[in-house]
Amino acid sequence: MSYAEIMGVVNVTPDSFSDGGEWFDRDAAVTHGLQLAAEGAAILDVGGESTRPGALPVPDDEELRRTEPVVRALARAAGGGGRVTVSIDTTKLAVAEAALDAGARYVNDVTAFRAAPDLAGLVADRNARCCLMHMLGDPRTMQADPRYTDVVDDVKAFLLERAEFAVREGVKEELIDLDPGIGFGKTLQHNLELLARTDEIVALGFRVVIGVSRKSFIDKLSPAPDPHDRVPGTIAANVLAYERGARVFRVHDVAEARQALAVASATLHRDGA
Ligand code: HH2
Repeated sequence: MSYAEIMGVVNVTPDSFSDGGEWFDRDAAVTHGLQLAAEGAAILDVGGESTRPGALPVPDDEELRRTEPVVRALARAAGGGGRVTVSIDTTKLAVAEAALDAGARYVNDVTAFRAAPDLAGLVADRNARCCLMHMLGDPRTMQADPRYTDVVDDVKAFLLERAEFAVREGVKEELIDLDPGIGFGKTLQHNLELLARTDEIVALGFRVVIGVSRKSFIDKLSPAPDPHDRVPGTIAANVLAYERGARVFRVHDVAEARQALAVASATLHRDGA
């Protein structure tokens, strides 16, 4: 398959929007992460704080307690030989530092180093890869009437500014991924515009991450109140984003996404078996 990486979601939270509580138990989270790796995830994204609209912040020590042992176990079991990269989905310096100490090699920050600017220097020191995501406001307020001049141009300008900041702090350009932040301070039309024009974000010259998995915009287009029923919509959006040049796909349902992207890639690049 031509280059497409699947980032499997490992939420160690009681309140994530689509799988809150399912993997809150430490052993269950590790088993789930290993299952996602077996299904073809190249990156396992471990998170201890929900970012769903209206989510309440989690204190540093509690987020660290949730994530660090899971990162350590996954890095040991799946990370050997560079097969799988373990990622920490956090906005906090202390949580990221503990995760990097425990074997994580990727920091996924939905605030793009705005919540903790020192995170950039830490990522640089550890030579880790990172994802810088666009979000308007914060999870408590982001869905309250979001407005843009042109959503794609505004998101591009933001991501470029954050990438330049990261480079100034010492992060190597090739270790920076950018993400338009589907659902983070966006209406349905904003999300669709960003997906339809993903190629314009790709043109910035960085790897582009897309996170559409089970999100509520799918329910708005074709009713599926239970997030588990949004896998077909997730796949449709991922395939279209892949065709427009996105290369990293953050999903809960790894096997399904992998199959869809293998077919999309083989068709577009004639590189099937
Ligand atoms: N979406 C979520 C969380 N982290 N990170 C990136 N880079 N891109 C995304 O689109 C993204 C993300 C939200 O999904 P989930 O982790 O399933 O839910 P919750 O935040 O409620 O835990």
